[in-house]
Amino acid sequence: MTGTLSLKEKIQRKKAVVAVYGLGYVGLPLLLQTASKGFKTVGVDINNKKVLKLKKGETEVLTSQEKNVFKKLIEEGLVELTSDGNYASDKAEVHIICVPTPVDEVGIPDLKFVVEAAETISKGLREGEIVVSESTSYPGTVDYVIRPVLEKTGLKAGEDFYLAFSPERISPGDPYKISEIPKVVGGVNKESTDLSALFYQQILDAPVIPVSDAKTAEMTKMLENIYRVVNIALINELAVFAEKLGIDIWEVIRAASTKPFGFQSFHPGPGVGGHCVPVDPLYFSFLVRKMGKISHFIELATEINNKMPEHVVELVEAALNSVKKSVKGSTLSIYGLTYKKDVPDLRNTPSKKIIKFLLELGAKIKVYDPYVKKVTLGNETFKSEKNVFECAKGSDCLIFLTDHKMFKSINIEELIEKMKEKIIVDGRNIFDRETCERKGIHYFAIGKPIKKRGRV
Ligand code: SAJ
Repeated sequence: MTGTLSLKEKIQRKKAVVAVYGLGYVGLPLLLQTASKGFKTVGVDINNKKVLKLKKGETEVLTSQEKNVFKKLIEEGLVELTSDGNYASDKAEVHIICVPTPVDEVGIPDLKFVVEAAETISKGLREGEIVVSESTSYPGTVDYVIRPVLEKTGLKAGEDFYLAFSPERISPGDPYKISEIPKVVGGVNKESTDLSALFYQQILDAPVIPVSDAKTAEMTKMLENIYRVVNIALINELAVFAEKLGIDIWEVIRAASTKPFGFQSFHPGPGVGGHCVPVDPLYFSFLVRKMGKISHFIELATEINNKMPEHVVELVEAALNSVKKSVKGSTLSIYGLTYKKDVPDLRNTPSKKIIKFLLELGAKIKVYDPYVKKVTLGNETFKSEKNVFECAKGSDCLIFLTDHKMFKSINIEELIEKMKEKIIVDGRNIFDRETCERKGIHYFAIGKPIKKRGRV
């Protein structure tokens, strides 16, 4: 194969120009990592506003320290940012697709961004180059969606250019650096796997794990996130049962976690948000349905997780009823809008569903989230209150949906002084029942006994 050696050498000498298509939670950290290891990297995003902001170092995805490195790399010319994909595909030899793979409102995968990225790459694709997709999708996407688009150039994958899949494993808010996370990679043939693995070895400190082919790499990602969505659904279902059985599931999880093997703890919550865990498994269940089968675990887990927002509303109703009030006409204060603690991201956040349900029941809503200035539901926008106390003023019930670190250190006595009724509904085990009840607070929580309920 002509060009392999030169591209291989270029990668070894970090002389190969890299293009990253899609500058979100996945693409931006990858761009930063690639350039900080010495590769000239062109970052492409179709959203020109985002590109202009990035050129000024403005982004919520990077930490302030990472932003300083990012700005320096731009000044040194190692990072170039553009909304012109054709320019990037022409300039680069290693093309990494990091665009979103959403589903529509009925859970059908939407690969339009992946296809657009592949079409852009094909315009500048030359013999001996590498294309790797990191965009999560069902097994076969590389082989039957991306490959045909790229081969319209007349170049053959695995022979004239290299094609592989390598799942992204970014976990927003969790303390893992991209360079420390092992990387799985599988190509349409061994050469594609080896060359892509060589590239990742150059930019990462963690091990690179080659697998047999692209669909094995795609399936690896599916397993990782199906595993999460099913286990979160399991603990959500047990949490609801525990409430009725007068058992504190949080104590049960702590006790079960003492088992040094064969158990990984998951925790109940108001629902499963983010752009990955609730979405990626739907790609697999879609593929299974195309096979004329049903992936029962994924369908059931999705159903259970999607019911948790309604369960929170049931807890709020029970809490208000305990002081002979109803949701209608009550002022309810929502603490935490983002899908996950200490991450400024509202994508698929259960908080939005819960607010919608409470509005439909006639509640007046106040919101507070340290990471979010406002949240829009349909044609209504809720601005985040100035602070936790403002949000509690005149409230009948405080509802905690995201366990932001700062909520753990709230002075609860000061908070409840401002309230009309002293009720807390705790979706994330932020508070302790005994402490709350000693202060005269009616305390209801996901996964904790509903007081004064007889045996089931
Ligand atoms: N959640 C629970 N209970 C749990 C764990 C999570 O209710 O025990 C909820 C969270 O509050 C959140 C949602 O599930 O709303 C997803 O949380 P997450 O941390 O599992 O998901 P992401 O999207 O922030 O990050 C995940 C990665 N998370 C971890 O590995 C810990 C991983 O699944 C993927 O690498 C990444 O998404 C991805 O890109 O797929």
